[in-house]
Amino acid sequence: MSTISQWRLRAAFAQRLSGMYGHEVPAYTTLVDVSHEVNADVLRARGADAERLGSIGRVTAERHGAIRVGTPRELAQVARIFGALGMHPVGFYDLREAAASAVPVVSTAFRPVDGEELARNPFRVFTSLLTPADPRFFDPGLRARLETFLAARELFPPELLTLADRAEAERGLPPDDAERFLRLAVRSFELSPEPVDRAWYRTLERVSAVAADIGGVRSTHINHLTPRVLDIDDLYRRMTDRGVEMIDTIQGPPAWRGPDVLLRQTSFRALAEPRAMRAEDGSVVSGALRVRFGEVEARGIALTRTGRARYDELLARVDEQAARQPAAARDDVARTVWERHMPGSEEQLAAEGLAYFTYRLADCRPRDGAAPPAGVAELLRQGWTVAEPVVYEDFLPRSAAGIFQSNLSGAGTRDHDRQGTAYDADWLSGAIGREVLDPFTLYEQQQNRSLAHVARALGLTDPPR
Ligand code: OOG
Ligand code: NI
Repeated sequence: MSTISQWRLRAAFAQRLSGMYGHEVPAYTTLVDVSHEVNADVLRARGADAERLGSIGRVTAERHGAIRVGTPRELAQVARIFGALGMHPVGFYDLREAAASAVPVVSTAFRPVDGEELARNPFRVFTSLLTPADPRFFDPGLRARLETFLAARELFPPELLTLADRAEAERGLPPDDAERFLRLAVRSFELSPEPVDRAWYRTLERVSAVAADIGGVRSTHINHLTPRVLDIDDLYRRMTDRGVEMIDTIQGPPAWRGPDVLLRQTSFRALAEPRAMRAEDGSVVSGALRVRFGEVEARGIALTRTGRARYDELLARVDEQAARQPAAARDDVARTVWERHMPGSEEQLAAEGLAYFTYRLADCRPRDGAAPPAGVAELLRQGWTVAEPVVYEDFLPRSAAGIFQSNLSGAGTRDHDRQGTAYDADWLSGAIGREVLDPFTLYEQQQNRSLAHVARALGLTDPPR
């Protein structure tokens, strides 16, 4: 029988996860419905331009999920499951530093890296790892209890991991095995009906609600699933009109007249979900936990390192100005700052080397017999090539921290006098047993490949720069 390829497994997994999550968190279904309405309206109003950052087919199916695990061993297992789906760890995010509340995790995102794979299905999962060794959050006694608790649990059945390894090695699975793999994988991310040890959960919650969500239970679960929308401001209004209480901001760049860059996200808190609890006397009582939420995002153009530095600088400027004029809406401040300091067109972003583009030959090129110029900017200006923006496929630490934070019930505690444990992408690579890839390098390679192609087609000796 024919093999189900990795991208089909990925698409099927994303779709089934979406079905499961909609069942568990009904507000998610509303969010998906409203996103589809907004996208259909944008497509009608803007035509082909609406698909400049991805076909409507891709955008409609596009989701990112978020999960949280407790140990490097668990993270390595997650990597095998996502490896089966053709997803690789990209980027290192340290949310301990980015959040004001206690968010003791470091994170990466699993996603496809190849342009064609992304176009087929760009499903990605923001994956966070608890940091029990960080003394700012956990004293030695609590750390030891937490590590013992985590070491004793099993998040993924061995059969799932064996099937995952086969899928990765053979780049797919026969239909029956694919079905089994998908079932086991989706089940691993469902909310478990097993009673939660109430005293243990509360102990961790006093330190950090995120720590309790990760280390207070014996299973993991999908924490949110995020659809992509083409007009997030419109979506925000429509959700509010439907009576869904959204967090008070859209994270990331402001709404403005220039090109969409990076990522804008917003969310709402899900309702408390009923959960069985084991009380101190051993009896099982019904309780409720409010840990999951709904999130939506709009994606823009990937920025280069220089572009990203500009973005971070503008954020700092906006913070500073907004703090000085408490009455002014932050959005208005941000818009003004952006209009002054961010290029207002794709051409300008490209010319200043702030964003990534792929280049291809123009359909009608100059026919006056002149030789093509050697530089990217001149090739574009003279009509030899056209540039297409590269979509930002990753996350933003500060937005992620904001999303975490706005959905926590309490700020938790943190001992500022202690030195935090240092983690970086290399450490995370070691923990996962796979290289955590650098997002900038991936975008640059994509751009460079397109330029090499243009050079060959035009007979240039060197790729244009
Ligand atoms: C992850 C929060 C980060 C995003 O979109 O930035 C995130 C979590 O809540 O586990 O998903
Ligand atoms: Ni998210």
